Amino acid sequence: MILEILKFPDPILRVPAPPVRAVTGEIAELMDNMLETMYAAPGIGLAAPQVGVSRRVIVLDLDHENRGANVIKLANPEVREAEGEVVYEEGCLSVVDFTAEVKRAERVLVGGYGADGEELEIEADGLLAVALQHEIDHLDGKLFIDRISRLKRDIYVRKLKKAVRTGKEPEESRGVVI
Ligand code: K2U
Ligand code: ZN
Repeated sequence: MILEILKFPDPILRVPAPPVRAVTGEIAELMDNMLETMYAAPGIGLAAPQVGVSRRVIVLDLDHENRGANVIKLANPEVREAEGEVVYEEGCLSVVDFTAEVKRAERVLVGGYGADGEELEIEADGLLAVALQHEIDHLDGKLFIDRISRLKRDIYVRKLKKAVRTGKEPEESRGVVI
């Protein structure tokens, strides 16, 4: 089922999500709905708070050519090791019409639980490392715009406010105090 992706400045995006106690069938179904929603966006990652579910669950699939071949479903993901530094031009399905260069760790070791409750450990670098850190940030209520200069963020917020005033923004962001 395709779910609605919440957009900045929706306050739900800022709520740190509680851990999953057990990977139940309901969580497994959420993961599948998140993947379907992600493919439709399209995106290469999605975190549960982005679809209004405050739970520590993320899904990723970087390989859209053969969709489903390299799917990552993770409950309670945590970065266990991080090293190096990389800058990547990031966007976000919840932050419309804005991209910015974000500095993150070049390589990460991420632990968590899969859709069957099995323990997983993923070593990643490149785009997957960036995407994992981007999604795990969502679970802590953090957006990539929190990792750029205040000046750049203010420019985006002003642009968004202007768009809301002139009624160019979609309905959901009108009338929301930023
Ligand atoms: O979490 C999200 O909003 C989906 C993000 C994930 C992401 C952002 C930046 C860098 C890597 C992953 C994206 O909107 S997915 C769209 C996308 C596609 C290809 C490359 C980068 C981002
Ligand atoms: Zn995002």
